[in-house]
Amino acid sequence: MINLTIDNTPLTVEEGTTVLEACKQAGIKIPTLCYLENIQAIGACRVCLVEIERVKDLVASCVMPVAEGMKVTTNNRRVREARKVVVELLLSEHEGDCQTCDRNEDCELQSLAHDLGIKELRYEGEKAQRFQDHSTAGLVRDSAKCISCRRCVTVCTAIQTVSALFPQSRGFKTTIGPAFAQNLDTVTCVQCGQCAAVCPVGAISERDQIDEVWAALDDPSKTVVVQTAPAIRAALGECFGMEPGTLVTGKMTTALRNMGFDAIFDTDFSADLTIMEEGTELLTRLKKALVDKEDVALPMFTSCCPSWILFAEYFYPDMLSNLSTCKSPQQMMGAMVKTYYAKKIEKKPEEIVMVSIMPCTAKKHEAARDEMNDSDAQDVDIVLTTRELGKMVKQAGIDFSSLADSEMDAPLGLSTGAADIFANTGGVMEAALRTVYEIVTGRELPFENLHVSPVVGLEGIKDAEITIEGTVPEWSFLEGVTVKVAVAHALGNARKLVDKIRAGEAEYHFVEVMTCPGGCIGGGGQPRITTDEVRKKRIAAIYAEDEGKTLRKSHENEGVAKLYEEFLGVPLGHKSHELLHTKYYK
Ligand code: HC0
Ligand code: SF4
Repeated sequence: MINLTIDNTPLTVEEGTTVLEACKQAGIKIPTLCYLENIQAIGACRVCLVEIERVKDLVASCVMPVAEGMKVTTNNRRVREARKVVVELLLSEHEGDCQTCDRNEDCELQSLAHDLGIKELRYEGEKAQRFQDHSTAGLVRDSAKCISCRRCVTVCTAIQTVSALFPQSRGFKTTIGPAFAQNLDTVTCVQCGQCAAVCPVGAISERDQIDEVWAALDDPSKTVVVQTAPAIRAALGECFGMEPGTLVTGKMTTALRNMGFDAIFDTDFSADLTIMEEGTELLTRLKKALVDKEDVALPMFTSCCPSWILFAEYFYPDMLSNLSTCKSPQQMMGAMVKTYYAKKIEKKPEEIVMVSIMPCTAKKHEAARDEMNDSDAQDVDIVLTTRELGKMVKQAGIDFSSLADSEMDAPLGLSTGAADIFANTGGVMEAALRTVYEIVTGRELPFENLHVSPVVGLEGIKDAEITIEGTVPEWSFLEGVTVKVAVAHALGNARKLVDKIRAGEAEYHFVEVMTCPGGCIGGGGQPRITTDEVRKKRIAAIYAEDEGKTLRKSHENEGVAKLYEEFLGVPLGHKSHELLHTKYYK
């Protein structure tokens, strides 16, 4: 352990701790624009300057390790002035059209300038050349806003192992982006938006589609249907100053109704539907492998995360047959709304506008994929992130906090707790196991004990083994079989896991992959900034939502049962194949 003093207060911290982290432990907030937790700091922005006794120059605290007897001063005139100059210089190069910027009031540079008491711009710097990138469905980039903090580069390389972004040139000429200043669509960007989630300014953000939704709501010839993803309900409140992890399902529903949506459905419903299809697909693959001795692709990978699909298409094209053919819940809902529901309300698919609210920027890409039109129209028309919904509620002048709760609409608004937990890493796996176990054994799992604890939590790669005992006759080939499952979140972890599987060093039957750290609760479209503390609060809220429901298994969803009875037939049947399954491209 290392003893030091910070602002004359003695402190003992572990060896290897940085001065910035030690300050955090002492309850002192050091400003920074480039630091990211759990990742090696790079000291790019120089805002976190502190004074250290006997060191001539001020030092960047994020890269300075503590030392025995060190005396740190975080707050004196010299430190305050130096930080101010650093931020003033950043402002001098930054395109500061704050009033109209996407990040107005959500910008770390803007609030830092305010906190440091900057009242005038003393320096006139050379502005970066403006280059805007609108090449992808999910994201837009604006080089004039970029302050070269490199957070996006770090996340894309260290966490996602995609390495789509690089710093190029030097000094004033530094630009951040794909190699040779190309657009994002020329590289293997998976549109996860983790770069946009950590960007302190407006240099990379989701494509704003709010006006498209207002236009649809204003069009009397359109029926506008909305679906909300599992992870929104534990995060949307943050847009209105609520604590992370505040559940706002009822208020969100009321807000959507007040804004004029004709029907409010739950992506949870189609998550339950996904489990029926994906669970059946897993059992079918296992039967083919174990009974028919067919050469079937195992393990089966989940397919509900669109960035994971792009990642597999770019980096593992030889393993696409391992991906479940199930469309994601977002796309299943779109296809059901524009066929089953359209028939019920006697509308043509093109008379319906299907809007999704997702915690994710890649869902914009997924909805726009050419093949996602099995209803004879694009199945999902517009996707908004959680952040965009927050803005839309504000544009409507709705006082979100004071809204009463209300319920989503029948028939596609019904859901179980199994669907809620899709939002958390490990949740899709747990939801699938709850259903598959009951189908195979014919026995009910105890209601109080449904969590598969080895796949719960923030560890990057998790696995579990479940030995099946006491099967019903139809699934007797699984008697005594130990089913091996694994879960990975963040693409760097997924890469490690898939590489092991591909090399024959690990064997599993079923693998869940979610792109964003923590799963969808940490999605690229969620309110900023998502730290581990925030992730844990959102995860706890989602499990609480599940535990508070009377129905907690997807096969108990009566709406889903009715959908099969009235329209689809059976899981993996002809109609399901046509509307709920998809294919992938090398
Ligand atoms: Fe997710 Fe989903 S759980 S990917 O994170 O499966 O975005 O919340 O909506 O589609 O349900 C996101 C979240 C979804 C889908 C669901 C899945
Ligand atoms: Fe990298 Fe994801 Fe950003 Fe693309 S969206 S540049 S993959 S972090």
